[in-house]
Amino acid sequence: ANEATASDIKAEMQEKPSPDVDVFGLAQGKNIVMISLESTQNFVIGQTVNGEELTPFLNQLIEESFYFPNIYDQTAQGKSSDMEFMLDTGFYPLSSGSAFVRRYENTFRSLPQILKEQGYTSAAFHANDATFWNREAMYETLGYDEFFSKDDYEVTDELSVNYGLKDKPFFAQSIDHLNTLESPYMAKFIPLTNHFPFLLEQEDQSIDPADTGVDVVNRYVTTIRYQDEAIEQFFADLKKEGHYEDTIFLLYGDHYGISRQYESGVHTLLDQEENTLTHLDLQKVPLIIHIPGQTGQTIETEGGQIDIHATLLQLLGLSANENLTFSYDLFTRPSDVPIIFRDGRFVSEEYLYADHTCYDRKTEQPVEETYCAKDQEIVREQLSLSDEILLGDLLRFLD
Ligand code: GP9
Repeated sequence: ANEATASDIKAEMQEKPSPDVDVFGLAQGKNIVMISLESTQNFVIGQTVNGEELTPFLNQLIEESFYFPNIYDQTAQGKSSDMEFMLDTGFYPLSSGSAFVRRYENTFRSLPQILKEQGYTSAAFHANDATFWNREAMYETLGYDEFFSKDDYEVTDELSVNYGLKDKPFFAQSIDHLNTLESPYMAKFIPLTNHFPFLLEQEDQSIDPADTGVDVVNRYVTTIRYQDEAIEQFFADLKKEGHYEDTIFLLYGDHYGISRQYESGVHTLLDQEENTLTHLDLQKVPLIIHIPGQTGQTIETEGGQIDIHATLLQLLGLSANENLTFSYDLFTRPSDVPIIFRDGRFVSEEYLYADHTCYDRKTEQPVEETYCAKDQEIVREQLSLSDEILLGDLLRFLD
């Protein structure tokens, strides 16, 4: 019965648009560098505080990249691990706990596995304990060849802050490990400094904290800027070491940084009202896809983090539609497919549902719940299919 269920679900899931011929295979055979932007929300892009850009390097990179400013954070309790899970598998996170912890013994069809068939090596770089979020075990399940974790880095008190190794030494030390990989490779970097409660020594702060009345937000601008500088330095090192030219870069916010509890500081910073709609808007995380030599393009398509999986496959010239996933390639994502949050909230073309209320997006006013019913049906169906497959480990029945 499970075998039949898995095949039925697969047949249902395959109705996805054909690839955009202009971008399909644009990065075929290239190395892949992924940089997870810790706790980075999209509002920081292009934002200034006291006349200073928060992310000068990313702002400049966007000029020569595909930039998606309307991608929503879809993580749940598994936070960073949920982002990794969506990216690697194209499945929704679980409603409680982390799939990395709860389903590490499942069969998956992950990016590292798909890429291995194309001759790629896959590696993850993260200077925290290997067991955090059960990464060590889950990376093995997902098919990573290498995991450079805390034991592979020089982590001293001086080089650390908050959760661990600071981003600048993290990226600087990562280059030697990267040099050991055979091309083509997929390398995923997970820095740590821009993590709640956003602590940073004075000497590492190159801009002043903000002045919003909410300390967490005031400090956030300093750690965001530090992360930006660390990535700038990393790009310079990648160029020096010959890792830049033949590479596609994906940079994405892993989840929100400022929880609702502290959000009034962001509203002050952005001079916006505090309500359900602005809160939802703040759930957007940046997605930047950079292929050296390309012309910059801002793509306003709305989507979720789960869609990065299929988007990357399309750019690599690999059909994302062959696999059973819940990911839509962002270059062809149909506008009538809602963006689904794990707690049942959603954003669709005309409506959004949050705080137990259905809103008309044009008027920004609450409307009768029946207007949201059709999308709600899709949301329920997608989440329950994703859960059914994960909890039943159904992918083991597919070839
Ligand atoms: C820990 C890092 C942060 O290793 O990934 O995890 P988070 O708290 O953001 O999920």
